[in-house]
Amino acid sequence: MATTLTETETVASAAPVRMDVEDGIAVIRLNQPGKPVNVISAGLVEAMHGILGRLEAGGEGVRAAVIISEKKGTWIAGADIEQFKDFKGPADGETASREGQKLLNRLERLVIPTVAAIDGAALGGGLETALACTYRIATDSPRTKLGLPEVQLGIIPGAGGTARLPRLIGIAASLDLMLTGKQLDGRRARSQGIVDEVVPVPVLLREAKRAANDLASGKLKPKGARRRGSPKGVENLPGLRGFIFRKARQGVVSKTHGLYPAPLRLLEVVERGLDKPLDAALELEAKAFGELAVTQEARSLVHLFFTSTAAKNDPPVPEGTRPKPVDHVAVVGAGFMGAGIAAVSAESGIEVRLKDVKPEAAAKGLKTARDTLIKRAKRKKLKPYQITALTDRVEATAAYTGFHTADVIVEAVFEDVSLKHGVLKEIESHIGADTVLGSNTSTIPIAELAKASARPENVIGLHFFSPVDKMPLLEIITHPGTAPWVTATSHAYGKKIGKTPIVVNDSPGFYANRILSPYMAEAALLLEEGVSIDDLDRAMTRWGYPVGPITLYDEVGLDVAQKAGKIMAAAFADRMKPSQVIDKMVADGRLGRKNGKGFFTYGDDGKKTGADESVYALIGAAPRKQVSREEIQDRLGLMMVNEAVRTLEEGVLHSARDGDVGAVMGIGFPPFRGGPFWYVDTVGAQDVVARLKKLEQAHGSRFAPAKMLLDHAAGGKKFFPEG
Ligand code: T1G
Repeated sequence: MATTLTETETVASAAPVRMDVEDGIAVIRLNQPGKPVNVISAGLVEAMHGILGRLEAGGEGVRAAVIISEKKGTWIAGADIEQFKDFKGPADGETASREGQKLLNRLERLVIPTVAAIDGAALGGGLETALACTYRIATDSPRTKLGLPEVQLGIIPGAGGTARLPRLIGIAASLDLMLTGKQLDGRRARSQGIVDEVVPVPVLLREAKRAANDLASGKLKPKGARRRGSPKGVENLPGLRGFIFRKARQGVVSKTHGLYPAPLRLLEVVERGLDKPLDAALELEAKAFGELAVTQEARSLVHLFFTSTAAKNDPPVPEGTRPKPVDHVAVVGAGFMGAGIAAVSAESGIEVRLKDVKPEAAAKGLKTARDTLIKRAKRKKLKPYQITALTDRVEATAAYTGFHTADVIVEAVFEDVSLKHGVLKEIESHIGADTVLGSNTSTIPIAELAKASARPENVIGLHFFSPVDKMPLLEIITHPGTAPWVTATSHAYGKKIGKTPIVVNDSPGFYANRILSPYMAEAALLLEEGVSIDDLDRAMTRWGYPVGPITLYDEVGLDVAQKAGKIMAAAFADRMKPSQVIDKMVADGRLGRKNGKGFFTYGDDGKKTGADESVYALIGAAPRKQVSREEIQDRLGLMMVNEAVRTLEEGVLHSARDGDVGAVMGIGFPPFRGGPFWYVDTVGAQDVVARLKKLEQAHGSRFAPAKMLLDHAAGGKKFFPEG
């Protein structure tokens, strides 16, 4: 049946890979049709088997092969994660893993040498493909990154990585890579022995062909992986090997509290497979992969992957709204936040002016920003000239000189509305109509700030989280008058500096602080009721938060929490009562870690040394009372979940998608629970409503389920019907 293919059908049907024989070298070119990245889809597996069949058959005068991508920015981004959604049971994932293993075993067993010519991302199945090649060359491009991030998706490498990587670079180095999911640039991958050479982008294919020829002639000897065990002799000594795995297991348990099955399973698979023949090791891998891929944890983490990439790629602006380029940023207020914003902007190639009222304050902020840049650059093993180029991008000033060149302004002065009004007016007199006027306020309504502006349509909230260089979320807040190009430009700026941006509508506390406040207020109430600081923190870290609420109070600063608490209590008096606990703490001069006095005591090194028992008398806590961990988790966890649903109901959030991304990336909602909305879908709205009603009876109307939750429970509806 011959039919004319439409544009999309032509694109979709185009092969994801092709092979051209050039002077005896088979050049295998990857280019996934219709996708911005190359992924290992069923189509690619089938097409690659076709190519391997041709190479096995010989007869085309091929001496060696090179695998290279025609797509800018990615070599292979791994298996097609979309397919995981169709796994119904462990067998489905196991089969998919075996398919991947079979293909890469066939690639590895080719008699001719193969060279992986890597420019862009080689992640997961992408790196596993490279590990099955004889030789690996990577470019020195900043977009080249190699890693096995599978544990971040709740799974383990399933195409041979758990066996081939330890056999190539050793146990400790490979566990570090697979347990953290960290991504290495070309130079660090070479220093770890993952790639053999690093070359500039323009000569990649030429150098790959040269290496292929030299391998075929025997002039170049590949390092090659061991058939069994670690290439580092000492790591094969039972004592040391046992120690490495024990240490790694302890590290995983203390970090994850056993809430993430994948990293523990990874350790088991690597340890049991290391001395086995490769095929036996791959058996273990495929089985574990299949079982993990259908766990709730993996489903939640895959959900987070797609919601966060979607949030990055799809800002809520009218079709056709074009962002302006952001190459110059000016930050006003060189305090801890301002300096952090300057550093992450400079790190992504933006020229930054950092201003403060006094030159000394500006200079202090400049030092903080540069120290952050140097620390991060050293971690990436950048060269001194590269570090200088980075730090030179930040300039300090006590004047508004050069502000007219700024594409985006970020005001980060003290959280006081009249001060911010004054500063916004000053800034505006030095900038043009094409400049985004952003504020890093965390609680003041943006509409309130826009009142001070001659161009309110240029005013927007750019809410960063502390510490700025570590927290991935940028909460962008629009007021009703914000111009779409301002929103689009702010979103593009967020993505450029490596943040995951979500756009929310103006409301007290916006989204992140709005859902955090009732959670924190409930923790303070439980303290008053006699629950201990440690019980509270332990309950919530065991639920999956990175730190407990009381530790968070001390981290954020009790004066900051008090201020935010009052603004939220004024806006939502029915369920966010101001806490006397925080007032008493602040009145006693306790601001938290920043002044070494809070709910905890601190050593001279500023490190926490334990709960401060004197706090209970100070806050007038009731006699010590045991409350079950489950009840603490419900009272705090469901307070946040319920409030999140309200923000969607009220239109603060544009989508449940942004709600999940914002909660996980902004305030540490447990990633393996997928976010508040995915959590409701997972445990069921009926169950959540029943637990809230039980709390409402016991503790009052602040636990009254949000209307949208009641509707979902009644109608069996889901926030993500496609799952
Ligand atoms: N599968 C499916 N879609 C993918 C994908 C993947 N592996 N990687 C990216 N996409 C989509 C993404 O959803 C987005 O879609 C678009 O591509 C652009 O992505 C056997 C089992 C590669 C560094 O974990 O880290 O291999 O929104 O916006 O910022 O052991 O994407 O346009 O519709 O993020 O330039 C392991 C995941 C898989 C890497 C590019 N691999 N990807 O970043 O673009 S598991 C990963 C990334 C595995 C094996 C196992 C990043 C990127 P849309 P983007 P980017």
